[in-house]
Amino acid sequence: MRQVTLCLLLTEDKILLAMKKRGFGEGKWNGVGGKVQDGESIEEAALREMEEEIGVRAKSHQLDKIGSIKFFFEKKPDWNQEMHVFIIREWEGEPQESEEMKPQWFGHQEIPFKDMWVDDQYWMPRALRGEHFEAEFYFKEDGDELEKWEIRNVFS
Ligand code: 8OG
Repeated sequence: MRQVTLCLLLTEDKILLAMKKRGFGEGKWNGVGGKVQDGESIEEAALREMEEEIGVRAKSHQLDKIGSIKFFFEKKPDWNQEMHVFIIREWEGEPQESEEMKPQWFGHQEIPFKDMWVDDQYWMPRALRGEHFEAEFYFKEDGDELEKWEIRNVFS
């Protein structure tokens, strides 16, 4: 299954989301991340994408892996993927706009879920509460609506 990363930069009361300007998820607010390339670890991919998309650098010990989410598309199985979600509280540099993303800070209570992937409203509040989880989301035919989903907290 294709492996992708998602990094959520957090402060005490804000979350950094970025408007995706092109490609998969265009027009949606999201964390930063992308595909894991051949020969790269998941953490290396997360750090590379963060630097490419918003010009922010971090070290692998600053990545806190909090979730693993599998997405299944009934009619488009080649879209199926596993997303590794990280929280980052310390980094270097100021988030900057790139060709691909325009970052903006949002209050934890002001997350624009209606302009985000439909699954985010179900798992992102858990991430902000510091929970660790695994989830599966099954999308309907059009890839925009959910058929069913399951989220389980993981205690380690
Ligand atoms: O490399 P590419 O631009 O295709 O990466 C897609 C990014 O979008 C990657 O960071 C993973 C992320 N992403 C999905 N699906 C979903 C989703 O349902 N919710 C959220 N929040 N992010 C997603 O590919």
